[in-house]
Amino acid sequence: MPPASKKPAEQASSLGNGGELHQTASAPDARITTNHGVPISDNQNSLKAGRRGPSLLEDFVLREKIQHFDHERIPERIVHARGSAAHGFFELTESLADYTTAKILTEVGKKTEVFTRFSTVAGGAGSVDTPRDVRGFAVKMYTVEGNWDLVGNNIPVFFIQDAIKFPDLIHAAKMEADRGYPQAATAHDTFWDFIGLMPESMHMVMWIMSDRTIPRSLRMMEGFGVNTFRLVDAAGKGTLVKFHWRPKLGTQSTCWDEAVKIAGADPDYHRRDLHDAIASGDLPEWEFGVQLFTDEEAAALPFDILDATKLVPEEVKPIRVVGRMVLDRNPDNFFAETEQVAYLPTNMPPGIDVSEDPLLQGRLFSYQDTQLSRLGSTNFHQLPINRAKGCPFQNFQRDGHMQTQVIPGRANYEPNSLAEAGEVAGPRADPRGGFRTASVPVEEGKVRIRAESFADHFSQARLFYRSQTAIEQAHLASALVFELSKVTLQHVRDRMLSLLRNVDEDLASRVAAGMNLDLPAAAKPAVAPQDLPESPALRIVGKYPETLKGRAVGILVSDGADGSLVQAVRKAATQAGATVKIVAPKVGGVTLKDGKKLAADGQLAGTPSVIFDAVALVLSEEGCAQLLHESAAMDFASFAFAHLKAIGHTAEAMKLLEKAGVKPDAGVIDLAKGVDGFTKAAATRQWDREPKVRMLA
Ligand code: HDD
Repeated sequence: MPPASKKPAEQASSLGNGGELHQTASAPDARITTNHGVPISDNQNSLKAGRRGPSLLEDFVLREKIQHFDHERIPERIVHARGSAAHGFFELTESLADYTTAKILTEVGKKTEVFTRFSTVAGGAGSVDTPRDVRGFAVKMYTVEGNWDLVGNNIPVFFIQDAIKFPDLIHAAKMEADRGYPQAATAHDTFWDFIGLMPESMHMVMWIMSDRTIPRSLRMMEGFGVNTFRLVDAAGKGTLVKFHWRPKLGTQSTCWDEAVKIAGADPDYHRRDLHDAIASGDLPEWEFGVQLFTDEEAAALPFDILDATKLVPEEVKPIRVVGRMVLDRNPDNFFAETEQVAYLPTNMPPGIDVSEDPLLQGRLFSYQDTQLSRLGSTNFHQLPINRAKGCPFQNFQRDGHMQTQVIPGRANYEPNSLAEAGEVAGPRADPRGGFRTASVPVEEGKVRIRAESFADHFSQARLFYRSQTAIEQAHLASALVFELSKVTLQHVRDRMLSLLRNVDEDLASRVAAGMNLDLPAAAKPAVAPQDLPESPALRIVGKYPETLKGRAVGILVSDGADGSLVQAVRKAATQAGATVKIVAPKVGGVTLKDGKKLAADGQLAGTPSVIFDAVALVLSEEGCAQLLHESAAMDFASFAFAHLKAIGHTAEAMKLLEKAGVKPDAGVIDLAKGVDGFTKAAATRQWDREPKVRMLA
């Protein structure tokens, strides 16, 4: 059973406001009312002219209910429409007082409330969780000096260097304008047409074609501030900074074929995973780290730190871990919190500032602006989820749609001298503690150009590709083959191949061979690519901990199965940190060998192996014989094998495995030899098996 959400009363209310507006539906005498508090006597029947007559306009109960329903939807986010979020806290473990005055980065041990939303980028709000896509990683920290929104992604670089290209990028990536498809996919003409004409995107292309864009869980993703920011000290001196979130469970991904099948099996796979983990007390956690640079250090890098298509390898500038984030509470209401939360890169407490990165500069306008059409009012900051909670917010801005504050007094302008007459005079600017912009010299007059220091589009793409393990390189090349095979315009495919030759000749050849196409001549780069030192830190494979923590194990059982073996597998996997589910041909469960009933958590057809990290087949001979005629059972075994999962089995289950094409290897484990071998193998993917189950580019 999935863990239920805690009832509001059981959750520590971290909103601390708006509580008076909550409906008290759980009170025993709770009475349904109209929106204006008038008690309703009958919520089932409309008011009619006679027993069988038409409804009356007079029926304000009916009209109010339907009218409110008609207006329930608001425009979804133009990008990042599909998201899942949770409450939690940020805790500083090491002070950055040498660099910043921001209290959230200087008060060690203090916990600050956060609301974190993860998202896909291209799909609509009702799309699936597992397309190949960048994931948004947006954290709102309710600090005592105002909200700090770190609106990042799970990839440290971006497609474009200048915000003026963002509408083009998103138009090209989203469903095509005339036909309205594909949904939540970049594997189509217009995306690759744009990308091929935008060589600056080549580094990002390496990342999106890597396994980073098919994450196993939102709990297993890194987060990056992407743009360069500044920390500002008391003297107004700025230090360049890049922000990082690192998941405690390591960065882990699915296989592409698995991600595609999960989309059908459980479109809400990531949302459910996040919700269930938090509800069951298995709290997701990330380390918070910074890379700090003086202006001189930044100037010595072989690229421009203001260029969002570049990263600074950890090997060049190590990440200093200074804090952590734990997500510990699911939202009470999806719309009020996850949908209405508005992240603004302009939300920064004093001591944190922006850089001149031209992508970030455009973002500083866009987010505030987009909320006006999405949330419909300049007062969206008053919604409980958006309100500054760590401190008051007060100024002389007044009125507007949906104003909820009742501010007494005449002081709606400043300066004023009303205090001299004993009246409330309102707040005043704080020159010492208020937000201050780092002093940065401006070099020249107005120009509409791209700096020469942004011209190298290939060196870091090459760095990324060459830093991957052989398995990851094969996945990346195969992803390119998949995407470009969905492109229908030959010149678009050719242009991509010609660009890939500048990244890496081997990669370009593999992709061309994967499509059975000839390699065109290499594109002429604006700046010749350099061979930068590899960065093993950019890998996933071999980096994440081999553990069952945070993973899911499915045990397929049949009538007549050995109950003690089921219990042994369940106990061992649970003790090792996994969530275990019993899957049976029928939802009512099975009758075990000893005559006892075993309840199922899921029915086989609706609980396929794609939603687990490892599976065990504890079948009796008879049970196995029956399942030989069940395609869902065949898929359960063959997909687990194809998706490189550990498979534990009884001797009686062998016939099913054989029929499903499972070839025994180190990850296929006879449970009669003890369950430890299974739990050990289940702690990782069976990468060695991959060349035997699919042709990679
Ligand atoms: Fe953006 C939403 C992350 C570039 C304009 N963006 C949005 C969200 C995330 C990001 C995580 C969803 C926030 C949420 O959960 O509500 N965006 C990024 C990153 C970028 C980036 C990491 C590159 C460094 N974005 C970017 C540019 C522009 C925008 C260059 C426009 C010039 N982004 C928006 C937006 C959105 C948004 C249109 C849509 C919904 C919203 O803001 O609140 O304003």
